[in-house]
Amino acid sequence: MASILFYADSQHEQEWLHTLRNAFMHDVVRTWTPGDHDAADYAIVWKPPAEMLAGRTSLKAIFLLGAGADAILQLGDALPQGVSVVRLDDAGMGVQMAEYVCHALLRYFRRFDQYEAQRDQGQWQFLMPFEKNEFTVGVLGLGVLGQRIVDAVKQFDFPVLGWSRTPKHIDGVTSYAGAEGLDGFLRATKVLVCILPLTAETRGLLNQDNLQKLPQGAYLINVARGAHVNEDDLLRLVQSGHIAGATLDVFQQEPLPAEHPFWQESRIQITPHMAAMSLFKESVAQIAEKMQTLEQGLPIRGIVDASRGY
Ligand code: OXD
Repeated sequence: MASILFYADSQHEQEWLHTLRNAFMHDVVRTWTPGDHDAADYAIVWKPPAEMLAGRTSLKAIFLLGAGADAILQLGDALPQGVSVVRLDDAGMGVQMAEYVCHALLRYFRRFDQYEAQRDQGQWQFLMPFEKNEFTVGVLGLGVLGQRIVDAVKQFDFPVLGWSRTPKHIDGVTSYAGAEGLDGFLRATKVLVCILPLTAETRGLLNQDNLQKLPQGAYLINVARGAHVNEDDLLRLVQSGHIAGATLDVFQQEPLPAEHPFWQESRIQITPHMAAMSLFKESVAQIAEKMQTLEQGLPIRGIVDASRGY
């Protein structure tokens, strides 16, 4: 019988707890509360406070209820030394990301944004379709979720480019890698999809300098973290017309404050960090399977490398 410590800074805390208790019926799952220093075998968390994990070096692993490790890595030295942090690997998020990106991409490519505006004006007006072979889709970040997006976009015959920290070979994708590959990637990308992990290297990457390397009329879809984008720079480039528009699911501050200028800019589509949610059953089943694998002394996927930042 394992003892599992749970904490989720999430509006779905109760659903997570319920799903965990169903999946780990033969174990003890307890919600961490301040002052609880009792031993546990595993922790399952989302955005835990430093106090929960500090000094817990006897944990066998810390499982995240999401794909991004940026929040937990911010705990720095408060993370127990030598304890693996394990992120979710897809677990149903990949297909949601692909749906979101394809929706935003097709909305722009098929000019639905303009047809919606025309409809509001009572206007019946045919618009010439864009050329698909000029509509290069550049996916920034080729991890599990990035590759799922690439697969989906390829189905619509868009030319696809990919950028990753280290070189990757993906069939049908023109690949760029590393700092030296970024320039060429951006200059050749018409629709930029950001699905990068947030690290010291990627924070603020989409600033004026880099965004203006995109060709005139480019479009941005950000499903990663708000901190990848310099929001003032993006707004300026949209208002100048260099960037035609953006679909953003993530922001520097969430919820996006009511006075944020993005709300007033109709070329910027806003969604409330919903591109892909961690699915309760799929995520918990994946964690249970990985726990079992660890108990057998076998390797698992998704271990976070703190030195890399994801
Ligand atoms: C995640 C998220 O990282 O939901 O999984 O943002």
